[in-house]
Amino acid sequence: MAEQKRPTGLIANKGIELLTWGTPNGWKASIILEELKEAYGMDYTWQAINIGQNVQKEDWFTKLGPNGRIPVIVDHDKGGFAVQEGLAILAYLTRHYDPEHKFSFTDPLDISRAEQWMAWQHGGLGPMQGQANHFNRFAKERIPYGMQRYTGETERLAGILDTQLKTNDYLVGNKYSIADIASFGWVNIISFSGIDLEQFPNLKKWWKRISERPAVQKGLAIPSKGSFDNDSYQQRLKDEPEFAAKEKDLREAIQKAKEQYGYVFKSP
Ligand SMILES: N[C@@H](CCC(=O)N[C@@H](CS)C(=O)NCC(=O)O)C(=O)O
Repeated sequence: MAEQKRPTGLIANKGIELLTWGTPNGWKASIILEELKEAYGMDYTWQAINIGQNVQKEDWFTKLGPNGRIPVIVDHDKGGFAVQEGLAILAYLTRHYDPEHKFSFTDPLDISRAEQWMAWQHGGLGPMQGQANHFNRFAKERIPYGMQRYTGETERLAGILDTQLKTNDYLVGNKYSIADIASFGWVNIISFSGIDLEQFPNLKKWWKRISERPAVQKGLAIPSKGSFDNDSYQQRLKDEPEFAAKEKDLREAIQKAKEQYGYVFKSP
């Protein structure tokens, strides 16, 4: 990606403006916007918010997204209305800009089903996998209890998705929708989080099926294509011996932590 200037405020005056970074939560917004663009020709503007530089904590940003986290969208056609949180962004964009319900539902029970899976992602998969990444990779010290607790919870939740996808190609109504988009980004980096995707064949097929959508590939490249997705991770294991050695060490530490606390995979 060409070096961009540090954002200091909004830059568009019409349509949707997305403030984002290349993370599982950021991808929820960029993927649905790319899908809407492809389906309806709806254009949008985006700005890269480098979370490593804490741009998301600046005043101009928190006036729009009080939580100080990406993604945030601003709808310039609705008086500059701002929306934070993935679920709310997916719901807002489809409510206003998916008139044919290509990615959303009309049946109240399906609407509820989609809300349930999106709430599940917000309360479960996102936070647990985020903490797994934190304890496995970013914590200043290796804390075995935290490592096995959060990697184990992520694995349990992957099992829940795998079961739901046993007889369905998609999470709700056998149709690709915002319910899938909410969890897709997290599953897209689940190998990086210490989970073996081979253990979950239905989930792996769902992830592949969604990855192949052109709009998804475009959404994943905003602001730039990363190197943590499952395919890149596997490729790096093959190509980079130093990376492979570090990852082997991490996997062994997670396994040891699981054994130390008697963790056993269980998922209904
Ligand atoms: N639940 C929110 C969470 C947003 C979130 O956690 N964003 C992360 C990136 S994935 C972030 O901005 N982290 C930077 C920070 O915490 O300052 C969502 O689904 O949008």
